Parts: sequence; structure tokens; C-alpha cells
Amino acid sequence: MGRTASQAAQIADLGDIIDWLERHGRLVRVRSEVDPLHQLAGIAARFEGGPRAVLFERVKGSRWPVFTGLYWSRELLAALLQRPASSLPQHVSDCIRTWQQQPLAPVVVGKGRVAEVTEREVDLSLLPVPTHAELDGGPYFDAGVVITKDPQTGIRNSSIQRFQVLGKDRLAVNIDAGRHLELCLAKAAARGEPLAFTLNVGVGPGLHFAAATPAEAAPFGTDELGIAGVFDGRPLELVAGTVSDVEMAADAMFALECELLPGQTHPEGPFAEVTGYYATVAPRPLVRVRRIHHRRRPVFQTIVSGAEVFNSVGLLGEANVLALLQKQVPGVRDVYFSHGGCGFYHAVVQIAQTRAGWAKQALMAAFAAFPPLKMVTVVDDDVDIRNPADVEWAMATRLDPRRGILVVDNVFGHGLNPGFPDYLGSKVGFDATRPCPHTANTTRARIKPAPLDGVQLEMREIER
Ligand SMILES: Cc1cc2nc3c(=O)[nH]c(=O)nc-3n(C[C@H](O)[C@H](O)[C@H](O)COP(=O)(O)O)c2cc1C
Ligand SMILES: [Mn+2]
Repeated sequence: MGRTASQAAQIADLGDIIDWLERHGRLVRVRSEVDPLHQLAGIAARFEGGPRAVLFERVKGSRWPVFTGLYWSRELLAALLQRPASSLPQHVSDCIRTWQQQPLAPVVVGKGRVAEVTEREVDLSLLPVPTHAELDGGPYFDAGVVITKDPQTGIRNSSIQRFQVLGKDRLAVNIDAGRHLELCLAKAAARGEPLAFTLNVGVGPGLHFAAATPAEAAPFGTDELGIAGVFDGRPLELVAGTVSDVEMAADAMFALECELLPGQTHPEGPFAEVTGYYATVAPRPLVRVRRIHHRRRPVFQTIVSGAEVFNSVGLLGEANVLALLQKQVPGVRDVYFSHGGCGFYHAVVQIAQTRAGWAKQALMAAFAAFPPLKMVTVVDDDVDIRNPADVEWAMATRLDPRRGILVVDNVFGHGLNPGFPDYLGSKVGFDATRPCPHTANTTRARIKPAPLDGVQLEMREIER
């Protein structure tokens, strides 16, 4: 990907990333002790979406700091990755495509920083796991990467799931329908065996994005950890597990060796989700934690539901939809998953339409490319897809409500969306493009930009 080894190192390891953020003025250090119960999230929310991430140096009840906010601003992430924010979806999409063509498999190494310390006893209360929202059922791990293996083939799978802390060595996990972790668990259950996995907390964006790459881009039976290798510019390093054959990420801050117990569940929730609603309480799979490993000076990572999830999930969704649309629909320029759409329910697609009807093709292809989408809006290439007012302008002036709205009933969607009880609901597409070929009355008026250099100005202070 044309980056130097030192740049690669800088983005592969969360410790290096925090140093980089610090050196570039992009880190807020919270020096006072904070309560992981509600206060930590409350302070984090003050900085949400801003140009800096946050490090909580002292967290009540734990020896270790907590980090948050790496993904809550595209501008922050773009600065870290040293590329323009608008190029991020294309970049992630390119990494995934490179991996699909030439998988860069992870390597198992003898030693990893994550295994510097192994706790003698498993006690999750030692970790600074925060409770975010007012009605959350307890502390949650929500930024850890799950690595497991298909019990039949031994092929690895990775994903991110939320885990509620239930006790010293017990967690409950939320596995959405259709996840590969669900498939692995079903296979283990059929054999009457527990499913071993590791929960890797405190990782860089390469591993984070690899784990979050949707199934449409990384089908079951492919080891998506390879995507981290492409992203980081070197194969991801793993170290062997100590109680099972499932590896841990060598450079994670913490790695928990765990097992899912087939058939055993425990009530899990509520949890403030990315949707802006609480996930409901229901019996969900029970987890036993068997070992806790960590670096000598680890930093715990947490993600407060909101802009940080919109951006990280959204970026992956955009990358995937963009790749598919560019293959199938001529003229597609760009895709944005809006924050009002929770980062994965509303895609805005930009197209330079060359033939009437292609905008509708783009609508259908976007829905097919990413099942959680509930809304797709297609606009012309003179509309700024990241500006909600501009998109609304296209809808207000170019959408023909009789011919430009596509409603699909009874279709699979995202279970967390209240419109999709039991994963079933309706979707809507808006073709907000002008007629093709376009007519003079739909040419956007434009003020010619005039630079202010050399223009003498006089302005008085505003009187208050
Ligand atoms: C911050 C974050 C939290 C997530 N939480 C969950 C979750 O609790 N349950 C779930 O099934 N998927 C969750 N996801 C989505 C999955 O990790 C993602 O769809 C992944 O691709 C699934 O892996 P798979 O394709 O191997 O099944 C989360 C993603 C992110 C980025
Ligand atoms: Mn997978």
C-alpha cells in the first residue's frame, strides 16, 4: 500500500497510536480519577466526534487506563492514516479487494507483548470495564476482537461482539443472526463441545476493520485476519493460546482466552446500542473466561455507542457497497453512510448517470450489497453526499415521488432496528437524481468562487 515500515508500525499497535496522537495534539488526557460507572462515558461524550481521542489515566477500581475515540471522527482517523478523509472508504475497499485477490495470511510467532503478564487468577473485576448508558445492564466489553476457529475446518474467523460482564469469569455475548460466530457455535454444539475463542482488546485499526469486515466481503471459510495484514502493510502476528488451539493477537493490550458453552444462556442487556435505543434483555450465549493475559502496561479500549460506531461500521459498509456498485453500475462515484442513519441504515450514493435507469440499478445493488441498509438515496455528482442539507435539496427538487420511490416489503434487515422486529421489515429507496440526459432546468446554479486574497475588507465588531 506504499507506506513505509515505520508508518506501518505506527498504525498497527494501539500503544504506538496513542503516542502518535499525543505528539500531534490529538489526545485528551483525563488526569483525575473517573468512575467507570457512567462518569467515564459522560466525559467521553463531551469530546465525541471531535479532533481528539481520550485517555482516562485513572479509573476507579483498576490499575489500568481506558482509551476511547479512535474512530469517532473521520478527520482524526484520516490524520492518523495520513490520507484525505474522503478517500477512507476507497482505501478500506482497496485493502479488502487486495486481500480477496492475494490473502496475506497472519503468522503465528513465538512471543507477543500481549502475553507479557498472565493473571494467576481470572477476575474480570480487575479490568476497567466501563458501564456506559444510564440503563445499561452492567459493564461491557464492546471493542474487543473475537478470534475463533471453525470446529470442522479449523479456519479462523474474527468479529466484534458486545460482552456483558456477569461475574469474575462469566460473560454473556450478543451474536446477531447470521454471524459466523453463530455458525461456529452451532458446529461446536453439534459435536457437544464448547467453542474456544479469544477476546482481544486494545488493537489497531487494521485488526479492528478486519474483524468488522461484513460477511458479504469476507464469506464464511475465509480468514479475514488477512485484511489486517494488507491494511498494516505486514502480516498480522498471532501467538498460540495456552488453553486451546485458538490464537491471540500478539500486539493486543489484553487477550482473554474464553469458551462459549453450547446450550447455556444468561439474560443479557439492556445495552445502549448504535441505533440510539437500548438492546432488549434476552437469554444470550454464556461465556466462561479461562485466562487473562495482558501487556505489562496495558490500556483498555472502549467504544461509546454513537459517532465512533457510526464511523467504524459505516466505513466498512461504504467500502463494501462502493466496491460492489463500482463493479455493477457505471458512473457510481462515491458512497456515504450517514450518521442520522446510525452509520449503517442509510446509504447515500453519488452517481454520474450516463443512462436513464442506472440510479435505480444503484439503489437495488446497494440493498443487495449490504443487508442492514433500510434506506438508500441516490443523487447526482453535483451533490455533496456528506452534507445532509445538500442531500435534502436533491430530494426536494429532483425526487419524483411517483416514480422515484422504491419500497420493498418483507425483507431481511437488521434486528436492532425497531422497524425490523425479528429481522423482517420494509425498505425504501429514493432516486433523487435529475432526468437523464439532464435538462437545462435541472442544472445547478453556481456562484463562481472568488478568492479573498488581495481583496481589501472592512468589518466592524458585532455589537451585543
Ligand atoms: C464496535 C462494534 C460492535 C459490534 N457489536 C456487535 C455485536 O454485539 N454483535 C454482533 O453480532 N455484531 C456486532 N458487530 C458487527 C460484527 O462484528 C461484524 O458484522 C462482523 O463482520 C461479523 O463477523 P462475521 O462476518 O465473521 O460474522 C459490531 C461491530 C462493531 C464495529
Ligand atoms: Mn467471518
